[in-house]
Amino acid sequence: MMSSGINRRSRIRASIAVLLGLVLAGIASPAFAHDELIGTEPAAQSTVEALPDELVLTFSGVLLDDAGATAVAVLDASCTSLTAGDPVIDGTKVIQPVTAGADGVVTVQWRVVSSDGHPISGEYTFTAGEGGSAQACDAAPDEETDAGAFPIGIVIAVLGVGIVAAGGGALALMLRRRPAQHED
Ligand SMILES: [Cu+2]
Repeated sequence: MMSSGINRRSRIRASIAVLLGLVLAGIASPAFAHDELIGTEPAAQSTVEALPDELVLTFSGVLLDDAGATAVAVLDASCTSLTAGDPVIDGTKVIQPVTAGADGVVTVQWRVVSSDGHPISGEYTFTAGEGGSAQACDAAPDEETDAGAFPIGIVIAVLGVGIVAAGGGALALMLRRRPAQHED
């Protein structure tokens, strides 16, 4: 029957679309699924009365707690380390003990391994107390930044879009080449 031919063709078309969608999602999502730093205590750019005895960094996903996966540097204005022990991973949080009471701008450089296995890193500052230097330590930030992984994500996404476009083009060509045997 004519209608069954049309149904079959639209079913094939739908299947191909779903397949291409899955391929694209499968290729693109790992590259864009890095966790992000979603909050810190004390908050970035904030001024607190006094430096607490620990800093808390909260991420959007559960972090890998393998040995060496996490590194946090906490530096005062003169680039002196304020860390007081190793960072502790607690699910989505990194808790970094620090020497309480330091004054001035505090720079926090962090690196963690995201739940998708990719290292991510960043830096922020806040100010503790009122008597300290307003100039942050200008030590070179952690080398391993997220910027290294991001272009790869874009390349993969572009490839994915290319695959979908090529698939769509081939499909259109295939459908157009079919003789018009289902005309009403
Ligand atoms: Cu990732």
